[in-house]
This record gives sequence, structure tokens and C-alpha cells, in this order.
Amino acid sequence: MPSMLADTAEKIKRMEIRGAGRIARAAVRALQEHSSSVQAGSVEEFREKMGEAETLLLSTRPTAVSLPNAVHSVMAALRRDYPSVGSAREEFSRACESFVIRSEQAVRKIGEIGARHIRDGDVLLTHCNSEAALACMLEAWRIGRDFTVFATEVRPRNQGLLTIGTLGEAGIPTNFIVDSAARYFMNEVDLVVVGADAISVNGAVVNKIGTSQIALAAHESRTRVMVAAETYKFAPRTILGEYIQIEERDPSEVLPSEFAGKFRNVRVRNPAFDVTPAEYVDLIVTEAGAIPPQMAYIIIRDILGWDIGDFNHGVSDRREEGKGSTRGPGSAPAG
Ligand code: RUB
Repeated sequence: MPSMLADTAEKIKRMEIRGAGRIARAAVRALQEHSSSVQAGSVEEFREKMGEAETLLLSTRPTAVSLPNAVHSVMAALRRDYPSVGSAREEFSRACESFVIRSEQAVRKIGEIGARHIRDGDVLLTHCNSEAALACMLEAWRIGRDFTVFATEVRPRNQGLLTIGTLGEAGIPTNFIVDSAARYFMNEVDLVVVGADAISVNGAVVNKIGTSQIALAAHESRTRVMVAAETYKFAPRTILGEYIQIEERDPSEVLPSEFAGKFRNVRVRNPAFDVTPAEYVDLIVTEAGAIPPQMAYIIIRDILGWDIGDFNHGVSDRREEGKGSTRGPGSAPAG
């Protein structure tokens, strides 16, 4: 039977665990569980073994900055001196518990703040399946706001089905549309609400592929775009000019292998995320408050702090200059 650590890593890779916040919490839970069972004769050995577990988790999905931020934030507990493996284990477990609690509280707080930006009679559009974006809609509905939602299908993995499931359960009237219908309906939309996998220092938002097209269409029709994201989705290393790597997934997700053989000279491309420049985003709702994207630097400097990771690893390790990074039109991270 695989360990919970290996199992979690596999599930994140296969997207059985998905969504930036859930990925972060699952990784921290797996580390916590691993720390309780790992055999070590010294604190140093314990640190080393936990470091190996950290590396395994970090290799699973490259784009969601929440993953390295979460993992580095709990691993920071192991940088201190401990008299015994037992005390290191205990303190590490406390750090994991505290991360998970704060992460869940952050989503609730984002819901409360985001709900204030949803008005009676609004038509919303959401893309992908974001816990933080849904928290805003669910809270707005709970406090009695009357609105409707357009939810996209989200090719190729159909996360839109999860979204309409949640919205439908809550009783929120929802229209389900194919991704390419977003611009067709945009003139009817008052507010686009999406989540984020990563936010760079210049306020560029990395989210599910297709988000930037939607934001562009919203910009053209003067529709507001609100991003809901916990502060640990901001990418500290982008201050240093690092790029956020965009994950490109298996072509078979787009064109099943049984069909792929019929075509010649075709390469299927399957980027999982894209980059929306700050100028197409009106507001980022975090648990610390709602900010314009241009204030991303303040979140990184004052709230997220430099203690997430020791800057010897993290986003930089997975940097791949040029191809598949946030480098691209309007998306250079360090402004
Ligand atoms: C999920 C996605 C979500 C963000 C934010 O992509 O792009 O919008 O992760 O989600 P995938 P949350 O399905 O490929 O993981 O607000 O739940 O963290």
C-alpha cells in the first residue's frame, strides 16, 4: 500500500486533488502524516527525510505557487534547533495544523469580503472551479443577494461541472456555457469572478487556461474582473524577476490517444494555465482585504513576508525561462 505521502503526490499529479488551495492543504496534511511515521535517529536525519518528502510534493504540479508557499512555510519550523526528534516532530505538526486552519479561515474571509462586491441583480461569470471564487458567490447568496451566474465548461478537464454542482446545490441560478461562448455573453455580464493559482509581484494573475481570454473580453466590454485568492498564492520570487512556470499537461487530455493516431503532422498543446495581465483585473480579494492588482507587491512585502521559503528553492527551482513561463505579452512578472 502506498504511503499517504506518495498517494497524495500521485493524486495531485493526476488532479484527483486539484485547485490551488486544496493542493496546498493536502500537501501539508501529507507532510504532517509523514512526519509522524518517519524513522530518524537524529533531528538532522529527521530534517533530511522531511526534505525528501518536500521535494517529492514540489515536483507534482509546477504552477500553483500555493504549493511551494505552503510547504516552505511549514518546513520553516524545522529550521529551528530542537533537543530531540520528538520535539521537532511535535512542533512541525503544530505548524501544519496551524497552516490548514489559517488556509480555511482565509477562504471564509475572502467569501465575506468578496460578497460585498456582488450586487443585487448582478450577472456573474466564473471560469474553472475555484473554492475562493465560489466562497464569494456562496456568501453573497447566503446574505440574500440575488444574482445569476454563467459558468464555463473548462476544457479539457471539465472543472465547470464541479462549479455548477456547487452553485446548483446552493440554489443559485446558473447558465452552463462552452468556454468559447464567454465573449458572446460578456455584454450581459456585470462581474467576472475567478480564482488564482499564482499572482506575480506586478499583479499578473495565473489561473486556468482561458482566464486571460475571458478577462480580455471583459475589458473590451467594460465588465469588472474580480480575482479571489489567499495571500499565499502570491509569488514572492517574482520580486526577484523569476517566472512562474506554466504547466503543460498530457496531450491525451485534449485529444484521446485512440484518435490522435488518425492525424499526421499535428502536435497537441495543452497548457493548463495562462497569465492575465494586471490591467485586465479590477480587484484581487484576499483574506487581508481587497486590493487593486498593482498592490500585489505590498501583499508580498508586508503580509506574505519573506519567510515563505528560504529563497534557495521553490519557484526558482522549477523555473523554465521563456517557453511555458509567465514571460509573454504583458506578463513579465517584475514589471
Ligand atoms: C484550478 C484553477 C483554480 C485555482 C484557484 O486548476 O485554476 O481557479 O486553482 O482555485 P486545476 P482555489 O483544476 O488545474 O487545479 O480557489 O480552489 O484555490
